[in-house]
Amino acid sequence: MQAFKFVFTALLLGLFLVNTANAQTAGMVKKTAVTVAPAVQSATFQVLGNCGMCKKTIEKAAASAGTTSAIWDAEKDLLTETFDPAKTAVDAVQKAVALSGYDNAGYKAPDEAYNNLHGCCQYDRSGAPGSAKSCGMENEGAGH
Ligand SMILES: [Cu+2]
Repeated sequence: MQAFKFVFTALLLGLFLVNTANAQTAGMVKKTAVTVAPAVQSATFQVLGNCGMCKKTIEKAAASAGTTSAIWDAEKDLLTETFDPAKTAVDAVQKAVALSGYDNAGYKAPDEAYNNLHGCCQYDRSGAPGSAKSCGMENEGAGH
């Protein structure tokens, strides 16, 4: 009985897989059955920073480098971006973010850019993530 059950399950599973495969190709034009790379890619990397003001600067820098969307998480010090690889690349975004004053996984910010940041935004450059601070003047989420 155990063996029969197994075979039966395997058969059901097989049917299910075949059906799924059919469902996936049914809507496609026959010639494009090859998997196409998605037009939009996403990436997450570390960007050090402190507060809501940093968030705006970082996200603006990322946008200026051509991202489709960019969201910086102050708690985790992580920037998540989506982008069209034909328009920009992770490297270009990291460079732009560094030039705006923020050390990140790809580049260290020039000292001059860092020194130009608001006093409150001059984050700990030791590299320790997760040191979110409040500057007492932020309203995160506003302006969206
Ligand atoms: Cu800040």
